[in-house]
Amino acid sequence: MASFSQQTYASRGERHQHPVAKQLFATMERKQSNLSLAADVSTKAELLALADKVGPYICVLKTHIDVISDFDTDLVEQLQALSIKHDFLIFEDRKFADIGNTVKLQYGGGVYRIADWAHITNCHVIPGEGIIQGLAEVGVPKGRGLLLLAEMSSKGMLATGAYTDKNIEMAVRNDFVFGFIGSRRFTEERDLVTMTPGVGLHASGDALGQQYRTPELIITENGSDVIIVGRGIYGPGKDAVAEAQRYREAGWDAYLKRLE
Ligand code: 6AU
Repeated sequence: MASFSQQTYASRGERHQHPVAKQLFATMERKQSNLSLAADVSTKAELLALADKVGPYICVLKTHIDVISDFDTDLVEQLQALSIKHDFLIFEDRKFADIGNTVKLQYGGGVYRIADWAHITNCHVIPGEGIIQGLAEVGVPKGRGLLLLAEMSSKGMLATGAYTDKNIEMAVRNDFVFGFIGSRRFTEERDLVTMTPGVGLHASGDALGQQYRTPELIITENGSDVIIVGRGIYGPGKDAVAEAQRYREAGWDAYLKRLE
C-alpha cells in the first residue's frame, strides 16, 4: 500500500473510520482546498466578515474564540451558519493542557461551550494521556475530533524528539485523535492528518518567534495535509480574498505535485 501522502484525499476519506477526518477529506476534495484560515481577529464583526469572505476557499476555519472581545452565543450560531453556507469545518485552537477532569469542564462548559460548535480542537499531551481521555468523554458523543500538538512552528519550541514520539504513540492508540499539529507526516501506522501552521509565501517570520515555510515544502516535501495561514491572508494591507485564492492554489498545486 502506498504511503498515505501518496493517496488522494478522496480515497483516504472514503476509507477513514473517524467521522471528522472523513468529513474533512470530503470537504477538501469537494472544494479542492487544503487551506485552513487562522482567523485571529479580535471582534465578532471582523471574524464573521472574514469568515464569510474567505469561506469559499477554505476547508477549515480556525478560531481563537477567547480573543474575541464581544463574544456572545449569537457569534457561534452565525459561525455555524457560515460553516454550512460555505462548506467548511470549525477548529477551535484551544490548546488544552490540563488534567483530564479539568479539560472536560473547559471543553464542554464555561462561557464558550467549545464542544457544542467546534468540529476540531487540539491539546498538548504534557499532562499525560488522561487529557485525551477527558476530552474524548465530551467530544466522542458529539462526533468531534482532536489534534495533538506534536510540534510547534515557533523558534526554540520544545516539542521535539522523544516528546514528539510520545505524541505519535498516543495518537495511534486513541481513536478520538485524528491527527496532529506539526510540520510533516508522522506515521504510517494509522492515517493521521497533519495540519501545519507557520505557512507563508512571502514573510519568513514575525518579531515574536513565528517562523514561516512555503506550502510546497510543507505539503509536497514534508507530506503534511493542511496548511494553516493567518496573517499571510488577512494581514495589514492585504486583500484577503485574493490572498486566500493564492494560498488555496499554492496548497492544492503542492498536493497534486506530491501525487505525481
Ligand atoms: O499565520 P499566522 O502566523 O498569522 O497564524 C498562525 C496560527 C495562529 C497560531 O495560534 C497557530 O497558527 N499555531 C498553532 C496551532 C494552529 O495550533 C501551533 C503552532 O505551533 N504555531 C501556530 O502558529 O493562530
